[in-house]
Amino acid sequence: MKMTPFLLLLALAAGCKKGGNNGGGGNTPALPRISIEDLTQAEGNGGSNNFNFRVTLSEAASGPVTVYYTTNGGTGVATEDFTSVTNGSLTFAAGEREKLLAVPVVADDAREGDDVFTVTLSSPSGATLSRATATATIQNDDTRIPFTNAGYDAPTSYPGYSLVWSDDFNGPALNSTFWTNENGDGCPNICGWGNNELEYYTDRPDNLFFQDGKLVILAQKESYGGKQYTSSKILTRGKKTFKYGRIDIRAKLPKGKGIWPALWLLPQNNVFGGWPRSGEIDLMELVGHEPNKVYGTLHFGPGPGSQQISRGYTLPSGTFHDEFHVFSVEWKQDEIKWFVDGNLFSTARKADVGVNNWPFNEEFYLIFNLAVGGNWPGNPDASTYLPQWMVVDYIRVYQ
Ligand SMILES: [Ca+2]
Ligand SMILES: [Ca+2]
Ligand SMILES: [Ca+2]
Ligand SMILES: [Ca+2]
Repeated sequence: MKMTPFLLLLALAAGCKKGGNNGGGGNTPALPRISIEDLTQAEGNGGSNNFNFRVTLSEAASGPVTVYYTTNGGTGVATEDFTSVTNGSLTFAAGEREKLLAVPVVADDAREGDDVFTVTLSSPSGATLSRATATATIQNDDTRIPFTNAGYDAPTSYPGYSLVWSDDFNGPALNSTFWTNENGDGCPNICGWGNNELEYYTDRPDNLFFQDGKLVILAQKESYGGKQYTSSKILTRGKKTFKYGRIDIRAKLPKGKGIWPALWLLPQNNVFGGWPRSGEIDLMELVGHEPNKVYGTLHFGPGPGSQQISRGYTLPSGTFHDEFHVFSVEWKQDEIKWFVDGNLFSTARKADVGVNNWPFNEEFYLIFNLAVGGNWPGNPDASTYLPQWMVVDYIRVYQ
């Protein structure tokens, strides 16, 4: 409709009536409303990077407007990931409608997940709060895993033994002469790998890569192959098998509820039948809610469930996530011993399995994997930080 001057006047009058509160009726002018917007941005590199939150007024104010703000950590942690602020203040000059609220973010070169923190506005003067809390997502923009070589290192020889095989993982790729990736979620034959595990194993560089002379198996939260987590699993089945000897593996382990790294062995030939009749040797397992304890275990028995001999080793101080440790078995006919950093913590002998068969005097192959969730560790919860990684420096086998 084309507005005649008369209609225009009516429209203006109506608008005036609707919006005007200063007609002497005792109403106070409506205050502008303050809103803060969410922000998603790459973390950045080079030390520090300002995250600039856009804060706006619904309309210009005739005088200054001040509002206070406080940061709160989420998966992003104060000091580690951003500079925390408590009761910082932001002032709009009269007539100003938009300000940027800067929070410095730590811009390092270490790989992390996408982390979040929040900024909450409070105690405004000259305005009211409309949208008071903004969520910032710090997007990971790094590929390097943060670790040093610190930790225990094993001797390079043992009396009566010679080195028969090793992999130092110093190259840029997995040596396919010895190793195979086992990808997937175990389906259709053994979905969840028999333990209700939640991960999908892949051989993508996201889940398995090499850095600083170490093999890295990385578990992360992502939707892939119908699962919500990905990770990696490698094994030497059909390529490199062992019977007896000392096996040393130097590794730094992940942590957190539902995180389950394992260095273990299964029989190359199921001489005594399917699992557990032909045995399983767990050289090292850790459940991430006990980051200072590893387990050495034998599984055996007639099935379907296994009999087991399992013992744990607890570090005198710190966790297996803090630095490298060396996990070992010394395996002889009718006897297996487990060590951490050269400290013997468990011995299992043929006599210990009682009336059961001792299936361990046979050829076994190696498996390295990092599981997420499952019957033993339980599932990750809100306290679990991802990604997590198991870093392996070397494996050495002496006979
Ligand atoms: Ca960070
Ligand atoms: Ca960065
Ligand atoms: Ca980073
Ligand atoms: Ca190495």
